[in-house]
Amino acid sequence: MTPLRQDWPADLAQRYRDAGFWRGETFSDVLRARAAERPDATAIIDGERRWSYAELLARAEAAAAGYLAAGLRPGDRVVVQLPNIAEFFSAVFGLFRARMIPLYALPAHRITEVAHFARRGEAAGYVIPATHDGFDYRAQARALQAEVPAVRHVVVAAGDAAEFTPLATERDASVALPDDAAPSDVAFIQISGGSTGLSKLIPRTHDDYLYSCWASNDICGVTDSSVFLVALPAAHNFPMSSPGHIGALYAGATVVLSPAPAPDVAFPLIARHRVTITGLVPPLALLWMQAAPQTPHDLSSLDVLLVGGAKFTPEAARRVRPALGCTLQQVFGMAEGLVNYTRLDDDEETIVTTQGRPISAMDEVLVVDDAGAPVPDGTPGHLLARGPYTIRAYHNDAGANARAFTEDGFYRTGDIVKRLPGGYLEVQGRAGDHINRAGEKISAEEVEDHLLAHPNVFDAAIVSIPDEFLGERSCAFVIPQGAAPKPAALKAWMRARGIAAFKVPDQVVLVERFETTAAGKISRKELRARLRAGFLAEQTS
Ligand code: OOB
Repeated sequence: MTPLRQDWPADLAQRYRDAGFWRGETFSDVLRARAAERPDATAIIDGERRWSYAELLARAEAAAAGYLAAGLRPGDRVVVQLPNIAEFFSAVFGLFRARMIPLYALPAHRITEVAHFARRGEAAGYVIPATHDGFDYRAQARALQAEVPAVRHVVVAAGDAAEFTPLATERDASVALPDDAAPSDVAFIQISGGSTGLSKLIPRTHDDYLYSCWASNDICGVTDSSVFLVALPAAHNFPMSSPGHIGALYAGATVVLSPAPAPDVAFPLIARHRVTITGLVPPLALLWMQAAPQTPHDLSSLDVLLVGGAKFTPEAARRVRPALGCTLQQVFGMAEGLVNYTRLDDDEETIVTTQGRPISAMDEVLVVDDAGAPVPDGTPGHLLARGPYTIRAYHNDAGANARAFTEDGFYRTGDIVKRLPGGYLEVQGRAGDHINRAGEKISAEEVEDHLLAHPNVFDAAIVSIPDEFLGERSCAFVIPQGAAPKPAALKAWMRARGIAAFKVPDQVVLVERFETTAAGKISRKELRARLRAGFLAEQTS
């Protein structure tokens, strides 16, 4: 197996420890400590189910013993694809306790993506619900095992396990649990938004991730009396760590799981459980603001709404307090690390017009021009970042690492930002070719590769089109060969390839050819830019 590591230079690691940022704790330490301090406090609420910290710990230990009894071993990597259900937490904390490594897939991912994660991560296990939202994950597990036989163990965390192993809920006392991981070990693997090609694997350590969570608690005002609503998919880095369900559990607070982020599902939960804080992507924040004036549900407990994942316009940001009666906190983060927040006591203009400033005094942020030279504050440039919770390398991907990191260890975020006085950042856009569709990142290259596999597609280019609601939507320009495929049929064919629905182009435009310059070939990037400009000019003419 390819070793799973995330290493900072020794001198920097020592400085992060000396500063008290890396506390030398593991995820299992945190759960054990909270269960000892406040065993009866409510950790998780899922529908009518409430798990105390003591119960969550007991269930995590039962799950850990179950994985070992099923044949998984410490160090094994396990793809976890669970929706917002209580078992997400027992399954994942069970893996931590058994010193296994969760690799988080989103419920929307389909066989093509899950097989890529399992192969690249060399996974030995797969944890799923039986079904969710009308989709049978057991069928997907069968397909995965056929494609990637190394995935020997499938654990079903909720519902009928069929031929697979149910997630253990009672502790098998005959199974000894292993020693805990070291705090500097990789705790889990997140998936990158993927600006080029397939998603990359992001190994995060106990030390670095827990730091980003507890420091976020300080910035977002999370304490043991907070109630955090998980409205977005729990496996995504934003609702996990900003300050997220991990921040909330770190604080000894209560985590409420919403099965969907829509106002008609989330508002009753806010009222019933007196939710104090939650996070949303911009399109959902718009929906919530639209629905709030008519709702019969009492939203007055909500203190803080975090909005991030994609650019929130100042006009929309200005409406948050009047519509929802809470403080807006903009968050600009990435699964690779760096997270910026506006502060709760910032003035209104800063809150609505900027995407905040970094969490840590030890975050190093550079804004540079195309040649890598720093630009003056107020001038747009490429954002590079390095620090106590920003990764130094992707897993098992030398090509991506060579492109994504500078020689001195800065991560090239791919974002174009302006730095303002006080270190606040204003996001201007992306340097790379990806589409940020309501916070879901779509790699143009990955989708083009799928389209090119169609027998009647000669060439294809994917571009982002501004969309009032989604922020950006995807448009595929396709040159057909032979019988031109109908756009709807092409979309259906894409879905049948087993990819997440959000990657299927929103719009397909058939064209005869792509313009080239007199000099002949142009880059894909330039081609996409021209197609996009031509399309937008046509729309407005
Ligand atoms: C979050 O994480 P990812 O990994 O899905 O995506 C990261 C990218 C950033 O590089 C940036 O391009 C974009 O998403 N982004 C924003 C933004 N927040 C993220 N662009 C403009 N304004 C914002 N506020 O999306 C994520 C991770 C942790 C916390 C919040 C979001």
